[in-house]
Amino acid sequence: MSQIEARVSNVGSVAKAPINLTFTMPSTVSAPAKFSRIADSWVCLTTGQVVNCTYNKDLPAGANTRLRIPVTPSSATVLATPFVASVAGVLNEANLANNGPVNLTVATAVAAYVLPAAAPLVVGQSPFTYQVIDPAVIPKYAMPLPNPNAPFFKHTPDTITLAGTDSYNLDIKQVKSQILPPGFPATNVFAYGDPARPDTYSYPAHTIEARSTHVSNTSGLGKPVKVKYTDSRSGTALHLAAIDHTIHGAMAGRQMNPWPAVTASLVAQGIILTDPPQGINPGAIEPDIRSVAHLHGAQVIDQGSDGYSEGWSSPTGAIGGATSANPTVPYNPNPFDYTNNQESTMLWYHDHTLGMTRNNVYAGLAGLYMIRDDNEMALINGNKIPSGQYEVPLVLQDRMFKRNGDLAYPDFDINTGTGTTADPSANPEFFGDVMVVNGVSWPYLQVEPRKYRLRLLNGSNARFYTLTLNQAGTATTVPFQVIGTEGGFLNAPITTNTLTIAPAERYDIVVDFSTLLGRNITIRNTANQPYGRKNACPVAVAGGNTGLCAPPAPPTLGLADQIMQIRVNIPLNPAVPVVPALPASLRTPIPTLVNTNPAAPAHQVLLGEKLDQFGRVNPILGTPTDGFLDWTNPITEQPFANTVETWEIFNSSVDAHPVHLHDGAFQVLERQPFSAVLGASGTLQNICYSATPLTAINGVVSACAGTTVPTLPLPAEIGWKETVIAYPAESYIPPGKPGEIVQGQVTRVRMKFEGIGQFVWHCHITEHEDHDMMRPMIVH
Ligand SMILES: [Cu+2]
Repeated sequence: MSQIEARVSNVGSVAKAPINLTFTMPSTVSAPAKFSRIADSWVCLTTGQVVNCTYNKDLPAGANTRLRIPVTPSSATVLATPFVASVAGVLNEANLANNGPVNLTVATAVAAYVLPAAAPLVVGQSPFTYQVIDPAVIPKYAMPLPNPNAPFFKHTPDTITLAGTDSYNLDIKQVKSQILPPGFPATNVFAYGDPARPDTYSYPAHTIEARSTHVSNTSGLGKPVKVKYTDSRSGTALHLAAIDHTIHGAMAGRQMNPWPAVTASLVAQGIILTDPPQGINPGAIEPDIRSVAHLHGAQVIDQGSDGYSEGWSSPTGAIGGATSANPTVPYNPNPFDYTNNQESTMLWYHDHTLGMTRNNVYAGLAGLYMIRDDNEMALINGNKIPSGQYEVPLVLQDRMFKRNGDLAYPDFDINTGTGTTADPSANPEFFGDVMVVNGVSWPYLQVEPRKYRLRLLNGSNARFYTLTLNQAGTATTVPFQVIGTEGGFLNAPITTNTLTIAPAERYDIVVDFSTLLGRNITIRNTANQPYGRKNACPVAVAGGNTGLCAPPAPPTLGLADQIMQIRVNIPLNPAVPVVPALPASLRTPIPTLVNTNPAAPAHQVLLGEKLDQFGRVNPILGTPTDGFLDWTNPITEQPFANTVETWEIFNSSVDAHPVHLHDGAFQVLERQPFSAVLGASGTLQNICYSATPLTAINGVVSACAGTTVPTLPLPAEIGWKETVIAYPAESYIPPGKPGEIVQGQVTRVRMKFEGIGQFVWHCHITEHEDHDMMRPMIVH
C-alpha cells in the first residue's frame, strides 16, 4: 500500500469547516471507496478515479493539515509527484488563495508491483522458472479475509423440485479471482458455481449448508441433498495447471484397474464394477478438461455418488471411466445423492479425478459443506459456542503465481531438472510460496474482543501446517480450544497452544480474544516441507526402494511461516452476548468402536516409496505381504460394511502421509515404531516393534528384542476422523536393498465402513494420490 500526501495550508484568515479537497487519481492507481483519518478529521469518498475529501474542523490562519491517502498502484505504475488537487474553502472565503490548487506529494515509498524482467529462455528449460512472482513483493495483510460462513457466501438450494430435498446445481467455469492484493493482476481459476446465480462462481466455492439426518436428531429437520454437477468450461481450453500424461489415470490408452469378473454374488450385493473387464481403457487420451466431484468426509454415501476417481465428465457432455463394465449403470453425476446421515461437521467438496486431482484442486475446485445437527444447534442457540459472524472457516492453501497473475504450478520434475523425464511432469509434492486463506493471499481478519469459532481445513496439495497464534512481533502464543475433528464434536474442549494439520484434515477450534483488544495476532506455521522427515537422506540410493529425498526444510521465514493476521480492533458489540466458558461436555460421549470380529487379524496396509519408469519418486501403497501395489493391481482391500475392523497402516517411507479412507469414519488408536526386513517389491518381513531396531549383518537378522509401548493419539485426535497422519520412523535410516532393514511407524485406526460398493483409500497429498498413492477397495 502506498500513500500520497496532501498538505492543505490556510494562508488567509480562519477557515471554517468543512473544507473540501478534490483530486483525480491517475488511471493506474486505486483508492478505497471510503476511508477516513479520524485523528485529523478527514473523511474521503472515492468515485472512480475522483477522490473527494472533507476536513471537518476549522483551520486557523497559518495552520495546515495533512491528509494521507492510501492508494494501490497497479502493475508497473510509477507515481509521479506532485498531483494537483483543487481545494474549496468555506463559503464566502475572503482569501481566494485558500481556494486555489494545492500540490499533493507522494508521502511513502510506492510499492508498485513491477513485472520483473523476463530472463532469456534456455533451451529445454520450463517457462515456469522465469514466470513466477517473487512472493516477497506481495504485501501481507493487505486484504480482508472473506468468511465462507457468511449468508451471502452460501449456495441457495432448490427446495421445490424435490420436496424434502435440497437440490443444487454446481457448474464449473473459468473465472478471474483477486487472490493477490489490488494492484496485482487477478488470477484465472476454475470455480464451482450455480449457473442460475452467475455471481456464485468463486474460489473457494460457495458453501453448502445442510441439516443432519443422523439418528441422533429428533427435530425432524434433517434433509438429504442432491447435487447435479455440470461443466461450462471450454472443453478445449488449456488446463490452468499442466497435466502429466505419463501417470495413472491421465495417460493415453491408460490402464484401468482390472476389476474382478462380475459374479452372481457381487450382483446380488448390488456392487457396481465400473471398469472394462479387459483392464484397458479403450478410449484414446482423455480430455484434460474433465472432473469428478467427491464430498470429502461423507460417511454414508452410495458408491455411485462418491465421485469414484475413474469416472469423469467433460464440458462436451462426454462421460468416461465408469461406463463399460456395466452399461446399465454408467457413471452419472446428475445428481449425486448426499444423505447427510452423520453428525454435525464441516466437510468439503473437491475434485477427485484420477491422475489430475492435484491440478483440478489447485486450479480452484473446492468448497465447504457444513452439516449442522440438533446438538450443534442447541449449543448455538444456548450461546454455548460462537456462531454467525463469530464462526469463521479458514481454508488454508498455498499457491504460487506467474507474473501475469495466473497460478504457477511446476510442470517439470523439480528433482531431476528438465528435459530428462516426462514433460509436463508430476512432482512428489507441491509447496507454494504464497499463503492463501479463503482464496486471498495473506489476509487479515478484524475481530471483536470475544470468542470466535475458527473451522480449519487444510486444503493444500502437500503442505502440512503446525499452527500457533502469536501476538504480533512476539513469541507469546495465544492458547485455543479444540472442539471438533473431521467427523464432529469432541467429547470436551481440549486446550492447546499448537496444532498440526495435514492436507484434508479439519479441526474446529475456539479462540478467546476477550483480553486482547488492540493486539494483532499472526497465525504462524512451523511445519517442515515435506513434513515428518526427521533427517536428510541421500540424493539417490541405487537399487534401493527409494530414490530422491530432499532434506526437511522449515517454511521460509517471512513467507510460508506466516499465514494470516487477526486484528482485535472492533469494539465489543454489546447487543450480542459473549459466549461464557465453553461447556465441559460438548455432546453425548462418542461411542468407542469395538471390533466386530475381535479374533480377526488387523487389516494391514503399506505406505512406501519407489521410483517410477522415469526414475522419479513414486509414492505407493500396498500391503506388507504383497509389497507395493499400483492402482491397477488386483484389489486387496475388501472389508465388510457395518463392521468395525482395525487397520494397521505401515509407513516405510521417509515422510508423513495423511491417509484418508472413504465410506465411513474411524478412531485413531495408537502409533508404534517398527523395523522389518525389506523384501522384494517393498514387502515387510520379520516386523518387529522393539525399541532397538533389527539388524541384518551378512544376511543374519537379529532377534526382535522386546516391544515398545505404542503412543496414544494426541488429545485433539480423539474424535471421529477420516484422515490421519501416518508418520514415518522417528529416526530415519535410508532404506536399502532387499535383505536390509527398513524402519517405519505403524498407525492403527478402528474403522467402520458404512456402505457397500467400490470406493478408494489414499494419501491426501494430492501429488501422491495422483502418482499412484491411491488404491481401490470393495466394501461388501
Ligand atoms: Cu502421501
